[in-house]
Amino acid sequence: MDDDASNRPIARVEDAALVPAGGPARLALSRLPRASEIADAVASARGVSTWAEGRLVVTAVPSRLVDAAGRVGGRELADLLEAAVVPAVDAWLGSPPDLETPAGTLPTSQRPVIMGVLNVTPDSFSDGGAHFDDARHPEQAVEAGLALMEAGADVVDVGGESSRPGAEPVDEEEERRRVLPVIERLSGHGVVVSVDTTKALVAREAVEAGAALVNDVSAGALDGMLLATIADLGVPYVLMHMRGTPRTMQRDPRYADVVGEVYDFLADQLLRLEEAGVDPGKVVIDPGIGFGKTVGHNLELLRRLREFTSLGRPVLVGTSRKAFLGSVSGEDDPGSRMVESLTAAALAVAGGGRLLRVHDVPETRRAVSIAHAVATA
Ligand code: HH2
Repeated sequence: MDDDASNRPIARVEDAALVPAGGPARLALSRLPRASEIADAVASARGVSTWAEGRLVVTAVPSRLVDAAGRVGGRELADLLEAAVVPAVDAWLGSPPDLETPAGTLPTSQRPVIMGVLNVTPDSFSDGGAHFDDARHPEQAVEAGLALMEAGADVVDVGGESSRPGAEPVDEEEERRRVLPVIERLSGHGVVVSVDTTKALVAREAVEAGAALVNDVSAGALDGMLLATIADLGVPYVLMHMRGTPRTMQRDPRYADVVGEVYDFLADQLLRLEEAGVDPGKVVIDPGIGFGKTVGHNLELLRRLREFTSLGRPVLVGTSRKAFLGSVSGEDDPGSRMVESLTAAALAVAGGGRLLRVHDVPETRRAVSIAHAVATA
């Protein structure tokens, strides 16, 4: 067997609700070696399979499928399939692990965790300038961060560079000036801080100043040193999918299968992180709502969010005040999209999302407490 992890199949669970009762799961399998033997194994397991967008979509009882793969293709094929399918089904059926940070444990196995947004920028799409005014820097942002904690945030996400569609990059010096004093003071007050950055140096200095997580919207693509830096720092890392860069990402994004493509990207990138020395137990995944996606793509990602839980990592969702919500409801002002944002947060939790990146912290807490209670009843 080829032991290179990047040659292993990727399994995405579309539905496994019947598995505990001995029933079939619906699985989408990609990067399949020996695909025709696997299709034969599905038939031998009395399942059905069909090809869709380069993926083998299989409906079969997972344990029977693995046994049948052994009969059709020998031990090696059975092992390959078992290693991909069994953890994915278990993860879909179960809860994600907790997230251990240097500032304490985030209870992602238990309940939705609220990440309050603190943009220390002049140009963020909904709160640009609200927490960043040179004359009152950094006190103004620190006060806002403490208020988010008071309001019930588990984590405060401090960012110094807008990633709204069309945003221009900010240079490293300016980003450091915006975020480092805020992070230092907030973490000094016992706040669990995450830093929203794509730059290795900013990530390193932020963690040295007390940040407990790194939230990177670029999946390491904008700074070749970032993944090695994350491995070295040993802090949790939010791995997000984005198509292109903030400046270019909304120029006619196209996918044949948005959920499949985003999922496979995250699966590949998880392996890449592991190869770079990052502990997979420290990674949060995020489908990147609004980052190189149309309204329809965003809605489909949210509707099928549960499929992402089969990667076995806590899922973060950032829908708060975003433009796709306004496109649906007709509300043009991001600051007036609270109802839309709360609805989306509740749907994300119902779909297995365990970290919510939001502007309206106390309201989101209340909304998702209901969604979580219903989901776990
Ligand atoms: N969205 C934004 C910024 N960072 N990080 C993650 N992990 N997921 C997201 O969906 C996400 C994110 C964009 O929102 P905001 O920070 O409010 O605006 P801006 O980028 O304009 O500062």
